[in-house]
Amino acid sequence: DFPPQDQGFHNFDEMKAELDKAVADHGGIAAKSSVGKSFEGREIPLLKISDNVAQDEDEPEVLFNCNQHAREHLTTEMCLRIVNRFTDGYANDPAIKEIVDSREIWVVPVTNPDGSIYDVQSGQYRGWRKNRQNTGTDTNRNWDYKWGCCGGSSGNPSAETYRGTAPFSAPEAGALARWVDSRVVGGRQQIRAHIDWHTYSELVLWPFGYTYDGATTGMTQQEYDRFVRVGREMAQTNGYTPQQSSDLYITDGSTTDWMWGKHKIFSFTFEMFPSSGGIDGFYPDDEVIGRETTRNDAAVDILLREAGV
Ligand code: 0X9
Ligand code: CA
Ligand code: CA
Ligand code: CA
Ligand code: ZN
Repeated sequence: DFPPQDQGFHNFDEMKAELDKAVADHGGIAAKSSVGKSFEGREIPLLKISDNVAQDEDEPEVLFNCNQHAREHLTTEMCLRIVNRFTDGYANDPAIKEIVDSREIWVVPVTNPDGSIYDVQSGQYRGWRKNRQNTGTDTNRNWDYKWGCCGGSSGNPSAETYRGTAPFSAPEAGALARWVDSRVVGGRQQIRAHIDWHTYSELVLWPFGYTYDGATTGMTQQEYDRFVRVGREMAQTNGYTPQQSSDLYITDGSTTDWMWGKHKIFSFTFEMFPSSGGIDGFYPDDEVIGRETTRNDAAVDILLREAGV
């Protein structure tokens, strides 16, 4: 489990209990399911938040996924913040109600359960990043849009950015992708916007990651300009640095490139607190959870707004 001084973080079981509590307290607007199974056979929990939650309504859908990288535990808290804000806030906050009533919000707090559990299992942080398949695959290099194309991943199984033996060889990436594919209804992808939450560096990143080009195949100048405009707008609210993801470094087979490249989902990667550091940067004190998740409330609201544009 998390060390004694970091008990404010939710481990996998505690995260599931939080989702169950949201459903128990707010069953009309919250429903729990799963996107599929991890390599070790765990269900990857999925929470939907909307009015008439049992129905698939014609409302813009938005996806948030967290903790794809095992050691990035602050992101799980970010997804739980989203869950709790939009469920607990529904009854008394008109702005929250307006959003929940007009959107279908999907949240995956732990995209990589096996890795996340492994990272804290011994009571000492392991600094683990990948999933737990053999020596581990970096699920954020395993997606089948431009997989392995451009030097933004490794073919070495022991590398931190190992791309896997084939696109979606990692069950966690495959499960989330197949679930997103399943949101194509009547020939239209229902999910309009997405954030893949990571730590750290305090960045708002937009596609593509596989190329330094802005406008390119699959990204018109107008589409690129929208990413820049909204990315900057979100960054102004949280003080992060906005940039194209390749300006950080080239990645291929990443989640956000696939979301945009395959489905035209308005998709961002957020790198949360802190702005710099070594391995310790992945393990901030639990005392910062409240401040560093609330910090992104306004950006989340902007993305939810953009889903309707
Ligand atoms: O390298 C990554 O996967 C992300 N950084 S992290 O330190 N959390 O590992 C950045 C990915 C940014 N690139 C794309 N989203 N394409
Ligand atoms: Ca503490
Ligand atoms: Ca609804
Ligand atoms: Ca719908
Ligand atoms: Zn990450």
